[in-house]
Amino acid sequence: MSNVKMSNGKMNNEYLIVSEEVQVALAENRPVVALETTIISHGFSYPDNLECGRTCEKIIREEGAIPAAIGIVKGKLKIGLTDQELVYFSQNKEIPKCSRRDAAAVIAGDGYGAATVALTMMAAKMAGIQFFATGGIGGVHRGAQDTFDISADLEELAQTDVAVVCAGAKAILDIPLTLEYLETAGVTVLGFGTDDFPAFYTRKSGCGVDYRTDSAEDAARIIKIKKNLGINNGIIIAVPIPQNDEMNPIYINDNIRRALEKADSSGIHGKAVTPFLLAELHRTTGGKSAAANKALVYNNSRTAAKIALAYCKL
Ligand code: PSU
Ligand code: MN
Repeated sequence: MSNVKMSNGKMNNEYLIVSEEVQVALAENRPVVALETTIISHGFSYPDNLECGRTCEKIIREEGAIPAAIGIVKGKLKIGLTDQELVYFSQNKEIPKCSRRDAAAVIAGDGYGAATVALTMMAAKMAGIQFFATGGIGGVHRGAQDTFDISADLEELAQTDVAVVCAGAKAILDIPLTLEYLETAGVTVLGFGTDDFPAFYTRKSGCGVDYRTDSAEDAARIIKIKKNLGINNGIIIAVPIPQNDEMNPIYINDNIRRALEKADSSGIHGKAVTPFLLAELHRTTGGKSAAANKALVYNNSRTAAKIALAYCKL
């Protein structure tokens, strides 16, 4: 693939399609926020997932930014999905979950692929999108010393210059080890209105963040300085789930423990682990974890749009 660069608004090539709206916004230095499709195809069930995708887009627009959902569509890496495509991703669980390593093979097969955090970052970077809102990043799994299960999201953060706005990492992961990994990879972790790294369903993990920022403007400034310095890996803006939507830590951690045990006894491994655990939690909590998950993704979408807007004004 030839280098994908903005030149006279033309950035598409054989393998990459950027929607007209996103191309124009980028050319005019207007804020664009990327969204992933794994959360749609594998993070929630239908129709929750469609509601989630559509609401994220609506929130981003309300804040004055342009949403760009990313996925592989008929053998092309597509940036800025149509509503019809969003519906397709939400109704087809058999669309494979695709990370960086899957992209070329899925494109070669002319198929569809749901982009993880890693692939969404990679594609966003190709198109020149600097901000990405999601739920939680993948990380070092509990027991990784035996399974080697460390999300490719962390490697992507180590090498791809996109700001990822998330609610920390799910407590299904080993959060202290995830933070250690990010430290080694040189990834700045910014707490947004918090000194404590958020644990997805709950506001605190008990692990500190490197730096705290309390406004979109301050976060944007840090991202700008990082860029100007030529520090070209990822950065995490960790936003706690809103207080009213936070789950009871004892309750959710108990459910997580049982879901992990079930994954283990059912022999679930590899990329099936995260979707399995999420679905299991949504089931055992009677939808409470899905509601919390939606609330935090909406909050992250709003925050990402605000930071992107502030960034464009710098
Ligand atoms: N966080 C969520 N829902 C999700 C995921 C994360 O709230 O569906 C997805 C993201 O796409 C992330 C992926 O990139 O799980 C991580 O998968 P793994 O642990 O296999 O790397
Ligand atoms: Mn994994």
